[in-house]
Amino acid sequence: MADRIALITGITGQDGAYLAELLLAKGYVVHGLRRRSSSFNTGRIDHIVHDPHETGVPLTLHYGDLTDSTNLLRVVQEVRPTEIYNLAAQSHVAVSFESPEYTGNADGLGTLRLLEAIRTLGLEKQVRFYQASTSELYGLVQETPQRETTPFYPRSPYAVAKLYAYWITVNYREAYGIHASNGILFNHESPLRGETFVTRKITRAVAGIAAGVQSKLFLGNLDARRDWGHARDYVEGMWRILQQDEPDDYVLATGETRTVREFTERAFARAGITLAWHGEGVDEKGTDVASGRVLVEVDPRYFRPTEVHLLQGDPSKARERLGWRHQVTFEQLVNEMVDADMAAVRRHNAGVPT
Ligand code: NDP
Ligand code: GDR
Repeated sequence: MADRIALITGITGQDGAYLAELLLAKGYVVHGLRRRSSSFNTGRIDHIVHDPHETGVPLTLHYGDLTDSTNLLRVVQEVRPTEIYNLAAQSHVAVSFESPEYTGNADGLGTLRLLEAIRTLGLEKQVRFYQASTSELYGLVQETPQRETTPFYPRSPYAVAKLYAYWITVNYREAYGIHASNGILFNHESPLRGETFVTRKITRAVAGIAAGVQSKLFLGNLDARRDWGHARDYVEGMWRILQQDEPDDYVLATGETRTVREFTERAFARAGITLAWHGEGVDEKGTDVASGRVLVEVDPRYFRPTEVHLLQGDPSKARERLGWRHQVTFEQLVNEMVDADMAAVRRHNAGVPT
């Protein structure tokens, strides 16, 4: 079905890689926006990228950036997509405190630039638009579990930028009749997760410690609670949101919540290491029960100026209207991530490129 043409911003990220695979399998022609970088940044999608000299390839990459409106206009004009998935963002909450202006520009105004490109090109009735909204919008939570009607209270420059993106998406839907929807996605992880998000940082450390190439893992707030699912399930939800006759906003979540400490314990357990916790606050430590060695320590440098303490989503609306629910359990997610990182360490030690 070549009349289904998707443009994915953020195609080189975790979700972009899973979504591109999903859409190609469904017969879409897929275009992706990639940033110029001084080193290769297509590692997550190299297996689906074709030689550009081939003809009729189903996946095409375009250089671009959400901070560059003329570039976005040109790419949308060239591609003439039927669906746009706006996944590109400076997506690290802690980094957004270091680079607040850039984060606002890319994550907030970037969304506006794409919506304006649709309007300028007169594509309001021809393209459907998905905005990667986030559970970080709930921030200092006003209600648990969080659902579509829960008031927002963003707690970082990232979340404030995403709040603008959320509302400009709603506004362009109401003002110009664009089929524009927000997916309010709770944390979703995978072996493709960026290395500095807490789950992947933990699973990589577990693999390194188990292989004897790392001695310790330093973490920030062990008490933070998150609703963690698998990215593969969530990109299916994104697609379903755009297949609805009417645009709308949906929470995608598992409905379960766990602490960073619980994630850490389970990840070590997968590698056969049982952790015991001692001490309080910044002095809390995780030790290997078998050897007594301290493997986990708290480092306040990973604390955030304002933290989001508890996230737990209510995905009832997505279940009822989209027929969507998460498939991968928390245990399966942790196991898959630890196994993948342990395999990567083994390949590295054997001298095989990862
Ligand atoms: P990643 O950080 O893995 O990927 C972000 C993508 O955006 C990368 O392709 C990155 O390019 C690209 N990007 C960053 N800045 C720009 C820019 N200025 N212009 C163009 N492209 C840019 O994020 P995820 O895949 O995890 O998340 C996808 C989206 O969903 C993000 O918007 C995120 O904020 C949001 N989200 C994520 C959740 C999660 O749990 N994963 C939950 C809720 C929302 P490069 O590879 O070059 O860095
Ligand atoms: P989050 O993800 O901020 O929820 O944003 P992250 O994995 O960075 O943090 C989750 C929680 O873990 C605590 N934490 C640590 N976090 C990091 N990164 N590193 C540490 O060492 C550490 N120790 C404890 C954090 O304080 C936090 O409470 C992710 C991103 O994908 C966003 O783009 C997305 O919108 C949200 O999920 C939903």
